[in-house]
Amino acid sequence: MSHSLTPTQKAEFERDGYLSALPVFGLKEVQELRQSFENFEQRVGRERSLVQRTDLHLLERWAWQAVTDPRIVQPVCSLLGPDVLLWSTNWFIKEPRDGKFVSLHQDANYWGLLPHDVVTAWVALSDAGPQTGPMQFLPGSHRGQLFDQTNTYDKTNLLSRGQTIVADLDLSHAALAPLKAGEMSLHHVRTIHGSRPNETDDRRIGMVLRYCATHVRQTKAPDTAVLVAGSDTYHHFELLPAPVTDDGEAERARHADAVQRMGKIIMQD
Ligand SMILES: O=C(O)CCC(=O)C(=O)O
Repeated sequence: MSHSLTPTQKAEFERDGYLSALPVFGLKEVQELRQSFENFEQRVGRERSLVQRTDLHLLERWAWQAVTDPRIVQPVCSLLGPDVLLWSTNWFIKEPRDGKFVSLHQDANYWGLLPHDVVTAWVALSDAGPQTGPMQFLPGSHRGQLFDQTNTYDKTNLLSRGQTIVADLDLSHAALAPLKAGEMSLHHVRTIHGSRPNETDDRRIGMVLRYCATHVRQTKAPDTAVLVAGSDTYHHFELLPAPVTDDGEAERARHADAVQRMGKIIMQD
């Protein structure tokens, strides 16, 4: 069965810089995924999980399966072409009423990836309805300029440095992208986006997957990725294999190295 986007969906993404909401996982599947993730959090402890959950696909087989699932990868290939890498896995989690938010920013400003053939799949592992602080996009902003960003280091901002666009943006057309558990949105690396706090009694759990075409380069430092579709004739990234054993020794070493490199790349201006 094909999960490719239709021409209308592709045109919408090209016009708006995002697409929402696309069904991916059934209810039982998404409950199992959430359980697997929360088992991981319990096993390593909440504090350590904040670091270790980055690139979890290198450590746990269920996470690898999720990031290579054709229901996510095929729609991404519709936008990026047949040869696609997974650059990283992140988790954007807002605990019930914890006040955490994400300031308006553009990922292209600090990821070091060029050209900007990079798409994020934001997969909801819990309901991400309007009261949970779902993603908010500025439609069409991916076709405009890259704005200057300041680092606020605000503790309630979920971004690593509190990256925030300094300009006075016209938000009159900003669009919320609420999702049900098991759905995803896709957004372009230049699209302006952010999100407000979670005002509900459940966690808002986003499994956030960054994909790029194989011709994309990392301009900041040598970097790693995973080939999820087609072939890689460019060799711009060190390609990493699937975990064979959950939390195995080799897996832990590869994961630790990838997370350390990612941390440096993200924190570097
Ligand atoms: O989950 C959020 O609210 C923000 C996520 C985000 O900034 C991103 O996926 O690039």
